[in-house]
Amino acid sequence: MKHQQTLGNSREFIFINPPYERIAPGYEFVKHITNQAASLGLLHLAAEVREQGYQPAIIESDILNLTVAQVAERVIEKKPAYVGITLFTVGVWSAAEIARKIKQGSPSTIIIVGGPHISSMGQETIRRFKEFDYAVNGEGEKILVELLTALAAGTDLMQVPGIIFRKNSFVHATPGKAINRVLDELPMPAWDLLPDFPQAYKPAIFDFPRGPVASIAASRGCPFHCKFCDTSTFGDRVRNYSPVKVFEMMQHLHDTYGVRHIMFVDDLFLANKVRVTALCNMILESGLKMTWSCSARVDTVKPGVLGLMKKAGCWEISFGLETGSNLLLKKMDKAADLEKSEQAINWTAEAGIRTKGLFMLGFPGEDKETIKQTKEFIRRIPMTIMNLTKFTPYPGSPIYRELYGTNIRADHWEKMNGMNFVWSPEGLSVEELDRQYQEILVAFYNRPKIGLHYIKLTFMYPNHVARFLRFALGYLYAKSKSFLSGYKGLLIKPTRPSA
Ligand code: B12
Ligand code: SF4
Repeated sequence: MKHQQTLGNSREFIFINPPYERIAPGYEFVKHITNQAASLGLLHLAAEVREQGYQPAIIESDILNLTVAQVAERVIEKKPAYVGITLFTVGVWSAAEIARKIKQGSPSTIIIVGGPHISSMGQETIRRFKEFDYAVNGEGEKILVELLTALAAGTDLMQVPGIIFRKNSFVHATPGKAINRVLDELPMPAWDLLPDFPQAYKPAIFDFPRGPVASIAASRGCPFHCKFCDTSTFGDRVRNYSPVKVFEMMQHLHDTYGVRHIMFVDDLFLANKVRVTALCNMILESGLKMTWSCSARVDTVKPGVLGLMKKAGCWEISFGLETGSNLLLKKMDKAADLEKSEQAINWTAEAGIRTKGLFMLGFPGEDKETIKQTKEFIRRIPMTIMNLTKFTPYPGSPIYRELYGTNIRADHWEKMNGMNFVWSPEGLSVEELDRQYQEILVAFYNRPKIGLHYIKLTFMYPNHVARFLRFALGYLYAKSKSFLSGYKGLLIKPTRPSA
């Protein structure tokens, strides 16, 4: 087998979260207020390989402010046996550049990739980027260990399920996709490997009352198939950690690192009321003083459980509301409507929990009328914070194949961060979309009651002030620059996406 060889540091494994374009040009000031979270996937993988006797380390490029070249240098210095890179679609190109440099400086290092982009585009990616040696499709923990064992023993890789690799110039994909059926069996994420944890890892401003903050995925999987959403990693079978395990992770983060707020990153945190109720009761009985936030579908909240969640420290719930148009919700296969959305937001606000609405602009079918409806909707509902992304057809989402046909193309991968319009619906230019993007945000935030809310919040939790000031100054600078350059306040130099 190609890689069965004597390796220098044969148990050393460096995991990398590569740097990539997080912020669209023109919007650089947003970096002061966005989420700077560690990759939970890498923390899980590192814990797993450590249990098997490997020596893992993690490089969080953006948190450490490292360029592609600096990341590669750090790796080459160590010459580890293995490197594992996590891939979002937006990060593929920079990851490939890192891999290329590592191959030059440390040719014996084996490079393994995984993550959402591999779960949806694994074969195409391995075919295209010769720098990546192996890829793991789906949840990596168990299969990564199987792959490492097979590589060390030189056994037949075709026997390892859910992997992709090149052999004799052909790309092979073994059947299956890695899924952990029992999450409780996984070791606790290796937070101890993160430099400066938890202080250096900050979620979006105003998304938490007091830091430090850490994230937990208390479940994996989602049975819905919203057209814009990439569910290729976890699939549609929901698997949960037991409430006891979730509580143990919270307590560990609190007692060991002083973490005071947890962000649950599950797709459907509230899908199982029995588990949520059990977790809330455990928190209340133990007296654990932590706040937390989660995401939910609008059809999974009910007043009773919301009251209990509030008592147990729930500070904010994010709802994927997407749009103010029922017609667009239908086109998205969202299986929700505005009435349900409004009811969920009302119930949550009544329970005293902050409501965050996640919206997108530019989904196929968007037009001036749907934009108008969105503007009306966001001003009508008691929402405290709004997040608007620019519709992006991520590989792995049902809409990707509809828009691009069955031919797989590397369309704008490096721009797929939700902050660029890489596609625009018929009848709406990118300039118009960009203008509307800003108008919608202004329609929501530029109201006295929202202003007052944020002033109050700032006095209650002054730790946000410095970040907010840097953001506000950056915004004013970007606006002035835009007017002086003749872009009439548009923050992005208008570009046209290719069809
Ligand atoms: C939390 C989260 C974030 C966090 C943290 C991201 C991070 N570094 O992990 C933040 C808020 C920063 C973030 C940002 C973005 N996110 Co996000 N995010 C998520 C979310 C909700 C959970 C991720 C998570 O922690 N899962 C739990 C861990 C355990 O799983 P995991 O990281 O996937 O890792 C497992 C496997 O992927 C695999 N694996 C991963 N890496 C590797 C590496 C190797 C070597 C191996 C073997 C295996 C492997 O094994 C891991 C363990 O099982 C997912 C939705 C989801 N259901 O996953 C979206 C998701 C990953 N995000 C997505 C996107 C698009 C983004 C953005 C690019 C754009 C946007 N609009 O949000 C931005 C980045 C732009 C920016 N401005 O920062 C998409 C990715 C689609 C794609 N094809 O790229 C997802 C899938 C959402 C969706 N359903 O469409 N995100
Ligand atoms: S948007 Fe939410 S509900 Fe829809 S498929 Fe994605 S995770 Fe599931």
